[in-house]
Amino acid sequence: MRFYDYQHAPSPRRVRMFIREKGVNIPTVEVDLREKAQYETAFERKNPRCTVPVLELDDGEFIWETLAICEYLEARYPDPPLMGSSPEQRARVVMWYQRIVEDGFMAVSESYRNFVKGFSGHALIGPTGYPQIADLVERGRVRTQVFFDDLNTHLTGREFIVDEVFTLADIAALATVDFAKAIKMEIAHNQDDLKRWHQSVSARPSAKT
Ligand SMILES: N[C@@H](CCC(=O)N[C@@H](CS)C(=O)NCC(=O)O)C(=O)O
Repeated sequence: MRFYDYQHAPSPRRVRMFIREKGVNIPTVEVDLREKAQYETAFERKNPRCTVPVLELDDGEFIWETLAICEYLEARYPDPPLMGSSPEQRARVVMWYQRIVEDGFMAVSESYRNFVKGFSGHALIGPTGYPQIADLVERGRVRTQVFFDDLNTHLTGREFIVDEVFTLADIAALATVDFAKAIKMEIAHNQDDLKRWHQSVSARPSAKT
């Protein structure tokens, strides 16, 4: 197997953490997004969406999309479970993962990609060029604020996002909260439960990757 990564990007960080939590060793290839290596023909052949993370399997197949990669790794390396230990818990993990991506990650991304000069003409991922829309910078920030508030409320009286166990949902939320620093948004002083959770999951060795 081979893992296509980019150290500074939040999406591959989710897979990096997942791999580290599983305790497996997968050779990694760095795809330099700053140098636009994702648009090179050789990489586009691996992933037509031109994004990382990508996992190359031993038979040469390429799996892209964080959730698909994590599903695959969970099936191959079931211990420790990071996507639930029962059908119901698994559904809760995917449910929360999806919500975190749609309401949190996409909100931060909306603000960031419509602001940063380097994304000019590439406000959305993928090989098709889309222009930046200035109004989305603020809308993304408002959406991020709502997401932080909702997550803070959900974490009241809870150690982790799903039940009492660390899962992919926590990984996705940590990557999102840390990504929000790129749009200068931090956990607010009154979001105590989000702060407590963030301190606890950030202390895991996998979070240092
Ligand atoms: N839905 C995809 C999103 C992947 C994604 O957005 N990756 C970003 C890095 S965080 C990327 O590769 N961007 C390339 C670009 O901006 O052109 C997943 O979960 O894997």
